[in-house]
Amino acid sequence: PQPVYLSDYQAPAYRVSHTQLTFELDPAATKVKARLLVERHPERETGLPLELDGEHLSLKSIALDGKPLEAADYELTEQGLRIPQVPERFVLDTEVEISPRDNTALQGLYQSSGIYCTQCEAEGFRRITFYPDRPDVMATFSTTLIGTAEPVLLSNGNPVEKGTLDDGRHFVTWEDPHPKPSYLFALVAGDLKKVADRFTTMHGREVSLEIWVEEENLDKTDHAMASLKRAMKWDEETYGREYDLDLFMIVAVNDFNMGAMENKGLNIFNSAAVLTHPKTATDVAYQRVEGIVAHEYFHNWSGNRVTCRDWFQLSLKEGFTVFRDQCYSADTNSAPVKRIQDVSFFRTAQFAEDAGPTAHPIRPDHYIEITNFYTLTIYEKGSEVVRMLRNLVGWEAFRRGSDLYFERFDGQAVTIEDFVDCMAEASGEDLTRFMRWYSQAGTPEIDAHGEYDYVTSEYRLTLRQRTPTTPGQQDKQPLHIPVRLGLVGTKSGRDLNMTLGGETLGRDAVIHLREDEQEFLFTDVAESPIPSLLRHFSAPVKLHFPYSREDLAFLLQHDSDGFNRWDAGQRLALLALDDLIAAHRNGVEKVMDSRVTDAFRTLLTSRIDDKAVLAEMLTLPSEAYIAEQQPLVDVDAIHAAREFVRQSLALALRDEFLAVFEANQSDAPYAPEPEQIAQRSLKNVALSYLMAIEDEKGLAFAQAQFDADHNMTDVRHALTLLVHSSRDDLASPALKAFGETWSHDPLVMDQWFSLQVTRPQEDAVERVKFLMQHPAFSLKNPNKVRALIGTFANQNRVNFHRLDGEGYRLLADVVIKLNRLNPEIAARLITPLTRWQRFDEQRQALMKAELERIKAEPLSPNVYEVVAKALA
Ligand code: B3K
Ligand code: ZN
Repeated sequence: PQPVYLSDYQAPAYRVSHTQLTFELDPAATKVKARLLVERHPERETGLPLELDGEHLSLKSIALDGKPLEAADYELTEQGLRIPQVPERFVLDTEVEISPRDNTALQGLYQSSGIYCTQCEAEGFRRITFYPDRPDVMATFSTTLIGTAEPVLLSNGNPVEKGTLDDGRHFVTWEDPHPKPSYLFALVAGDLKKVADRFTTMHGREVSLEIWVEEENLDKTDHAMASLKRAMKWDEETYGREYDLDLFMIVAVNDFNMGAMENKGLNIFNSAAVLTHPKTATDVAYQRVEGIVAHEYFHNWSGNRVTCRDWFQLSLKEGFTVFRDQCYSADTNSAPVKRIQDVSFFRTAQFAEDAGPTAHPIRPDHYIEITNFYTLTIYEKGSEVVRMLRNLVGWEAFRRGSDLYFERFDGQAVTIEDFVDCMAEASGEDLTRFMRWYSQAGTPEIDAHGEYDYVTSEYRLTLRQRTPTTPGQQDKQPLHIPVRLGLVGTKSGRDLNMTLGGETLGRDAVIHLREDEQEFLFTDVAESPIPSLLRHFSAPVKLHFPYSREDLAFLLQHDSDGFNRWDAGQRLALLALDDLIAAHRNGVEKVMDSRVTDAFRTLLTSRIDDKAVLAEMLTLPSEAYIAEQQPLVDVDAIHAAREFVRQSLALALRDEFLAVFEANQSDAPYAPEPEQIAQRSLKNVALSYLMAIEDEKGLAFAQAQFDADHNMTDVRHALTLLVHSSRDDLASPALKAFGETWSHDPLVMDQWFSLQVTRPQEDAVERVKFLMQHPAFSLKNPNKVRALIGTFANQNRVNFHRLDGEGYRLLADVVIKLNRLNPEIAARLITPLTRWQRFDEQRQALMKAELERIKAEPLSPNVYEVVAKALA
């Protein structure tokens, strides 16, 4: 397969102004008729051939301006259709046949539990009909769906006509007045039921809201609907964005490659990202649903009204929309916790991506398969870069820039420059150097050190930046990095006033690192400070500062920035873990660092108002994050060290954990409200510690919490702790009961699979294989693959990296099977194998051997691209 290059971009030769589609639905032979109103692009020369994308289509007829074309008038290839000679303006009619039933890739038109649905982003529309399937071709759509046994027929826009045909089949015609690229097309047909509600927009327009689900899920839509209404209101209040159709629909389907899709007026969701019920969904799931509902809704402006010129600009809509949904969730829940969770995930997973063989800039300059680029870099790093922009220009200028962007480019397909230019124009800021964030891959590292001069009361802070090389990018340029900081007085424990170059900055400020190295001389610093750097994670970088453990314990107590207080705790724990990892490797007895124990005791006994933040502070860095900090990953040592710290803390602070657990029990009816969620998470963290030492009371509490069956957050947590303990006598019956109770509910069964395959016990690989035979498991369902295989490979590190290579072999076997069924999911699943450089030689050899084994297969472009990079 050949790569596509950003530098090769050309405007399309022809545009489509209107697209009229008719679907005669049939599982094995759906007929798709397309009538396209085509005209030459004004910026392109005359006489160019018309090139349409099309894959897996069987062409039945084709006519130009009503005249059927002869075989000699056009060329058909695997990739599409080419008509060498066309007029300046014309009408093209085609008819093709496709088979939704056999579509296991879940791109284009497919069936999920008998329901017809579509996924067209990025290039799925070409599996539906011949079309210029690129985002810079925007047309109005009119779509007629003809069905036999499907009571519900949905598409984008508004329904304008329905009726019955002579042969008894029925139809609905939908019209979408907003010009859109083909990737935003959607249709849904089948036996679905709806929950309806209304929203009145800021200008008093009434919008019908509908969530369509299978009948048995009608009781699981409240939270998604409430979230949708909150998101609509938030986007009006925060960005001045109003919804633009009379109808907004969400449909839940069981088989979906991603979380959801923002099709115009008809969002299609993975059921896991919509359905909630206190008995079936955890707090985390509730929050995820809220975030994704908001994200897809926000795309109506950041993505749909203003879209991407080409797929290299993907972060234009994704980075901005993730930023918008993160802010929305921060505003509706606990803001500090949201930031801690986002950053914690980002530093674990995106940093790893940046450090691996698939590292790429937020705007890549080439790709083989765009589907492989729906990544943490495009999404999450893209969001961090938008956040930096917001912080650089300030909220008000950012909002003016956003207004300008939406107004100037409404109805257009644009580039990242267009967005940043609006921000520059609205703020007067020079963002030229800032643009490097979009083209340079890799995580910048800042080496910082500081010196206080008691005689002159000066504090000299030196910052040096470097970005490690990444595949295909050897030379790295310095970036514009905003560093938010405070100087915390060692005597007072307070943020000191900062004066820099004669200018008073206040107690919390942002300094700008633009060069490879810069020195910042703060004057009139009243006392010796400890710097609190990169507050709120002001830039997506790694910060190195030679903090002593005493410094960190001090910041953990005194930093006025809640985020950095949490981070100081993480750094302190990491230093202790480093020693223990070394001790484990050297076969030396492990000794717990009392400074960590003391810090935890203080946390547990002092009154911290925000229980959710406290729960985060009491949570040790994950094995994956610890691994990120190590030059060479020793999975066993990391696991042993982390377990040792957990157990030491539990032994030393048993009574404190017990007290926290007991104080935070509650039998109030479940609500996904921030206070309740905070209380549950704190209680459950405490229970985890008690279970780390299998404390008698802890065991009893876990069992009782499981039996009480109050809500899924508590039940799942208790069950996980039991299943991960050595007490099979308690775990087995609980697991069995849970599996039987919920065998009918696929989303709960996903959880049942996940919590078993994260078991640290040695038989995990065997258990994965065993569960793959379970009737509830299917390789064709992405949620199941993620729950069982993905969770095992990413979260059960000791067992995935087993020295006999069984974990790797299992993953490779699944990838090989999925390569044929669903290349998008297969390519994603390989990720942990691509990180082989980080491990010891023996594991490297085993991992590479599996990658070679995959590479020897006839591969989809998706899997080929990832494997080729991993072995390059
Ligand atoms: N835009 C979709 C992504 C779908 C891509 C599938 N290959 C989801 C989202 O970001 O909202
Ligand atoms: Zn998105």
